[in-house]
Amino acid sequence: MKDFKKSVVYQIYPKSFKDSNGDGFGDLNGIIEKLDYLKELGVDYIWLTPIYISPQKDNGYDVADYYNVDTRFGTMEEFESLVKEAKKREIYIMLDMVFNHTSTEHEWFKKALKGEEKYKNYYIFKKGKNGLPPTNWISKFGGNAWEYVEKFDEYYLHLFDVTQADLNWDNKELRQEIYDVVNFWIEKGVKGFRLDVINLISKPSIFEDDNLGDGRRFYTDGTNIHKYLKELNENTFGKHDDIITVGEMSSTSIDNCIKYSNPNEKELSMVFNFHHLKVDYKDGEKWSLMDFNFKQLKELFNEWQNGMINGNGWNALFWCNHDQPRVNSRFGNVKKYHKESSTMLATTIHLMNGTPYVYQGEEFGMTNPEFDKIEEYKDVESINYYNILKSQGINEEEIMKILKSKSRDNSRTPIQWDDTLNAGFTTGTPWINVSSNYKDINAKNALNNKESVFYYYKKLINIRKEEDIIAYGDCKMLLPEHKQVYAYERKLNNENIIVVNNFYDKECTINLNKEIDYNIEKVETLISNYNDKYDNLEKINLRPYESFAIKIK
Ligand code: TEU
Repeated sequence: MKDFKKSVVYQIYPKSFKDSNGDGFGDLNGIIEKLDYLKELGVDYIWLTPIYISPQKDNGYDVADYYNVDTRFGTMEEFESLVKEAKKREIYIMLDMVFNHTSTEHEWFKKALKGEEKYKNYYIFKKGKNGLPPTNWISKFGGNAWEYVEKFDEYYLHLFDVTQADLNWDNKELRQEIYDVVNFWIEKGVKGFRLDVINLISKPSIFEDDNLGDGRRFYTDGTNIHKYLKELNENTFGKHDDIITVGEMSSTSIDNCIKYSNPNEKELSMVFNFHHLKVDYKDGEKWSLMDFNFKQLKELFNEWQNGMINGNGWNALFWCNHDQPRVNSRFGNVKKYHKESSTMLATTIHLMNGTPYVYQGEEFGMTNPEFDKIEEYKDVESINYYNILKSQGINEEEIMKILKSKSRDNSRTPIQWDDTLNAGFTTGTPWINVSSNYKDINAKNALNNKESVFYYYKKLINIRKEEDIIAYGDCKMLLPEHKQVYAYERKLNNENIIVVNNFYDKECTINLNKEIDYNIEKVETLISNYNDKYDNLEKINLRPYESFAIKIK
């Protein structure tokens, strides 16, 4: 059995990973082809974003049938063979479970629309108010969160796209359906679950307008959320001690996350939160441009590290996923310091307390693609916001600049396997354009160069396995006031690991001796993105994006 505190999860967005049959769409056989590559990297779990039958309005997060694999990805037999082949390499499969909503193409919703009471109660239908929707809540993808159904003179709730109808977790029958789905996949040998926006499932008993915001305060970490998670746990994965779970928690708090992930609560193994990925949102607004606030980033990391450790909770550590722009393009400098900034960002999170997640392509430094035309964007959220920003009178050039930096498609371009046509992703026409830098930045080049970003990730993954301090130690921020360095100290028994990251292209000098209140007998360098050794802690000159970890005895 794997210890999830020493494990690393690799996220695959199957549509963009590897196409085995030339239809331009990645698939399960493509993943099987690349298992040896993932074994070489050293990851323990593979999280697959949704592969179920879906109209793909939101790339699979609009599920029409939880029990079958979408033919675009393959067949159930191929899924079973993926589980088997991965297991041979000691890699386990984590599936993405979308239980806040279903596609409006799901049979439950279709029956609801026919007027079958049982299925209407699976969703959230409400009467409007004087010709207006039941509340003024805003959908996460823009516009009002309610859709009118003339036949019933009622509205249904959709916190995301209009084709993603929210489920009614207050209905016990619906909850039982969900348990059946989870148990079905456990039977197939799945060893992990990622639960999509799971902290939004408990809606309030009274629906009212939000005069302060978009409505999220009424349904985020809602009234019955802990009760529903405990019940889900008890009826499904909680019966098996080798299954890990991670909840995607939108706009959450440390207190709630401790409850979600403290083992005594019997809810989940760990949680994603997004606070550190809003440090470049101007006034909290995603669709704007702003340099990242480094001070705030440091404070957030420090607060969450200590908060979760003190409360015996467990964090999922990540920069990238299929909803976020590439982190090196975002907080690094891919033009001048591609390798240095990509590896520095990796060190920052991999040696913290929590379970690191690597998003496909991150391990060799894939960047944002810099699409120039709106036609290149495929994501429903990006297209909705393009139209919203247009209607607000913002000019085309400015909107394209915002999309280039903020669109979810930044992370959804095909994996750059090599320098051949379509970066070796497909022999057909890819569903979304390949980034133009694939001739330089690709997996083949990375594997051929021992000094590449890939081997740096491999080393980081290995350090977590070898050093108990990384998995189980405390975490204290060092140099808290420093304007360009984020440093922290991990501590367990009499051993310490210090991690130092220069977040900027400017050089600077630090004195670590001042930060240390114990005797130093021996300093060992565990990793350095400049291949350096660090003996004199009193005066360390940090070069652009320099990053290292040392062990002190
Ligand atoms: O995302 C939840 C979510 O709210 C975001 O990360 C969202 O993409 C972002 O706020 C938009 O700015 C999850 C999935 O990861 C995402 O891909 C789905 O679109 C969404 O749920 C709906 O299922």
